[in-house]
Amino acid sequence: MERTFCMLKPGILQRRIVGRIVSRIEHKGLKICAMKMMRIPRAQCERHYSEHKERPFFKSLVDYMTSGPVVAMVVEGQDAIRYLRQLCGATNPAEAAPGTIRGDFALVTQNNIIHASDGPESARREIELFFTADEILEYEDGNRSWLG
Ligand code: FUP
Repeated sequence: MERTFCMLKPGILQRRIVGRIVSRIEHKGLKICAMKMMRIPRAQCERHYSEHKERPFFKSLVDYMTSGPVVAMVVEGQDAIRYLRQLCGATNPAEAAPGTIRGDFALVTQNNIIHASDGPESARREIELFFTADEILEYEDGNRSWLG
């Protein structure tokens, strides 16, 4: 079992599409272990995207990411990191295949509406940055034997 960090970015609440996106994650068979709505404090957002701090888009990315509430999640499942990245599609929505979340709901790279960790190390780091241990719930998953 693998855990990954997922975040629905600003705009998803205003556009009333939270349910439709969460539903894709559920339909895939991934398990949601933690979920909260929040506004990301600027310093936390800068840490989250620290790998991009020298890039020209860093300031506008942080401005956007702190401009409205987000939905942060911990998602669990076999190969959860890879599957969630597949559900999201390419970073640039112009390259994201139709049927992916970014392919279906986003037009421009900066507002590509969903974040998903890109590997085990970033998943660990990002989960820790957004959730305390007691916010991540352990519960019996009666569907697991049907999902593999
Ligand atoms: P991803 O792992 O798909 O979220 O992509 P990156 O880590 O490369 O980028 C993180 C975020 O930076 C993207 F979601 C959007 C933003 N970004 C830009 O605004 N412009 C760029 O050229 C690249 C990324």
